[in-house]
Amino acid sequence: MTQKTERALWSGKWMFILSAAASAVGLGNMWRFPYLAAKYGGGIFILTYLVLVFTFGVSMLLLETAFGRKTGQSVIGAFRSFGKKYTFIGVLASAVPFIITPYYCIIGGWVAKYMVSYVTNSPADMADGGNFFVNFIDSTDSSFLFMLLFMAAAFLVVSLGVKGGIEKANLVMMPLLLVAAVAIAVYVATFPGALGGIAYYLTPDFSKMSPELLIGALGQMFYSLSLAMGIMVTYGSYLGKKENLTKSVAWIGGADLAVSILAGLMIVPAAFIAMGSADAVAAKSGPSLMFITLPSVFQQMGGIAPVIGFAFFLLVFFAALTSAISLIEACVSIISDGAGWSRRRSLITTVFVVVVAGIIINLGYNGLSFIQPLGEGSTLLDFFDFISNSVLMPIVALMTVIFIGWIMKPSIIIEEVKQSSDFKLEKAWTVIIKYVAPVLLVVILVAYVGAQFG
Ligand code: TYR
Repeated sequence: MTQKTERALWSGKWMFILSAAASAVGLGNMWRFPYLAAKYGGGIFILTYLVLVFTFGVSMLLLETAFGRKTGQSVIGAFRSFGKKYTFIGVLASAVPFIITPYYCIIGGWVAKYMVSYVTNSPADMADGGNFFVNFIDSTDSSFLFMLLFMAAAFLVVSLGVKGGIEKANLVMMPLLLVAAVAIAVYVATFPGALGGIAYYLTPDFSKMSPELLIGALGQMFYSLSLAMGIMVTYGSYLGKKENLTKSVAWIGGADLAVSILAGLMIVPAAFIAMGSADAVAAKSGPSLMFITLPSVFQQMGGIAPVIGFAFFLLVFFAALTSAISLIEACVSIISDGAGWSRRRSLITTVFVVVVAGIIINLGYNGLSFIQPLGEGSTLLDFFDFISNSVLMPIVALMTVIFIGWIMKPSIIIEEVKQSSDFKLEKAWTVIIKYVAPVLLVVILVAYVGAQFG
């Protein structure tokens, strides 16, 4: 495989870390982590998750980024460079960002709608127990409009290139996201009753350890670290040969973890105050926690509600946009490496695929709502989320660790890592990739698919 001379490169290690962290920090941190932590006993979930991120998570990050850097290719080319018969693993992996991007942008559109509504509407409008949300997502005009606006923002950044677009956008959005999150978490902590929520959220209760908790934490880790979807392979392929990989992945995992914990510090105590217990918080997962419960919590905060509401949805918007950018960049580089097309032509193709798929998936809330692929009340969005996150991601991750651990031998990654970093934990890494990861991935796959059909 010839390496393209025009291939983009990060400005340096820190821009790589920033952009990979910006990819990782997304809706997963904002609505999935706090909900799982509330559901699985607070502190004990955080502790388990922390251990998983710094063992399994950073090992997978290291594998993917080193794989990308070694081959200088996005995920299809990376596998193909070891033999044509392995191309299919890359093809499967590359299906993931193409499936996720359209519906991720739909949810990004929901976030944008709420951000704008905290400026144009009264906060009471959004705190009406779910009507506002349902009316919006079912709408045949504004839900499409906000989806397209969100897509346009993400495409614009990617069209400006890796250095001129992605790095610059992340450099602005990530610090603002952090400042807003810290400010909201501190503000929430000043409310009477918040301390109970914070104590629940941060104190580990070891009696609450369970297999479900472990599976929940494992699945969350894959989702949150943008693993097994070609993103980290692509981002690694833009990394200079002398940059330290082991330190970089530790920073990326740590940054993503820190933002997840912070998101919980905003959301869990706030919802605790409003609902009185962790069980009530845990009962509200995903979209309803973010788009129905939180607006009611903000509303109860009185005159500050519009400011808090806007700041919150602005930070979620940044988190979603920076992740969407990485998903789109992965699609663009997959097409460009795979077909040998220019970046421009690959981007136009991605726009076309993502817009058409986004429109179809969004029709699942109105014109096509009779299609309920996962049973009564389910939507096209639920279906694509299930296929990408619950089926394809564990399968791709499993194939990747078997490929590197058993077919190719871990030394190919170890050599790449050692080019630029000392790798003291080489043995532990090898054990994780060869033995621990395959077992855990089979567990996740069985649990996810079983939960759907069991
Ligand atoms: N890791 C990012 C997040 O937490 C990006 C991501 C996007 C993850 C889509 C999973 C996914 O299905 O949001």
